[in-house]
Amino acid sequence: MKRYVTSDPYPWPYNGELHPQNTVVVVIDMQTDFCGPGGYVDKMGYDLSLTRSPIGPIQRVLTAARSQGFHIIHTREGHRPDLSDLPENKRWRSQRIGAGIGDAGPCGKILIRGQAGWDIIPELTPLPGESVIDKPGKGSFYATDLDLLLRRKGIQNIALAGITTDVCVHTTMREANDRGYECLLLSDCTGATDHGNHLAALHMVKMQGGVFGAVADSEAFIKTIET
Ligand code: C5J
Repeated sequence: MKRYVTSDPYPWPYNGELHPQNTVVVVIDMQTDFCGPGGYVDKMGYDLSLTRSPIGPIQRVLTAARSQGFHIIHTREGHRPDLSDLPENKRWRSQRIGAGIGDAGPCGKILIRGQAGWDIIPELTPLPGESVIDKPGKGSFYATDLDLLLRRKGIQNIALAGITTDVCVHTTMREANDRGYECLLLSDCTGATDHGNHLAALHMVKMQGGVFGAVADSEAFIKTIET
């Protein structure tokens, strides 16, 4: 049976082959550092309500996807405690705005693996059996085994959720699209530190007939996978 999510600019996936076996929900970087008090984004002075707004919709998508047997993968951005995988310019830029990666903060060392701020928020804790990808960069494919896991599982479709829309989510969507995965960005399951950037990032996906894939809200996605 073919089925499609009502999405923009075309019904997703392009071929109607939407099944639990070939589709994954990837939840990107829902870590305290990006949406919790005392984390990296908070330290940079951004409005946390923008990066927290996807929490409820992601919970609803995960409940539906888990009950239907879809694959689920989570990612975390972070660096090794010895900072050996932290590019010098990334550190320099973060220090310049008073939120140095690797420096001490209210939630431990900022964006460092194993620290409290680096953990996925309790509302979205991965379940046993759901893979967690640790990545040093913005994209989830760079310097990780994500592609290997997806190929081994036979994944063709990726529904993307998480933060931030314009940075890690967009970078991952672009990387996935170039690798031939059919991508859907769940609009209310993502957010950015700048709302204008969030809207622009959604808009960019839809250019040129869906240059990176399609966009739908969580309700449309859930409705289809529960059909
Ligand atoms: C950023 C991310 N914005 N997860 N990371 O630095 O989008």
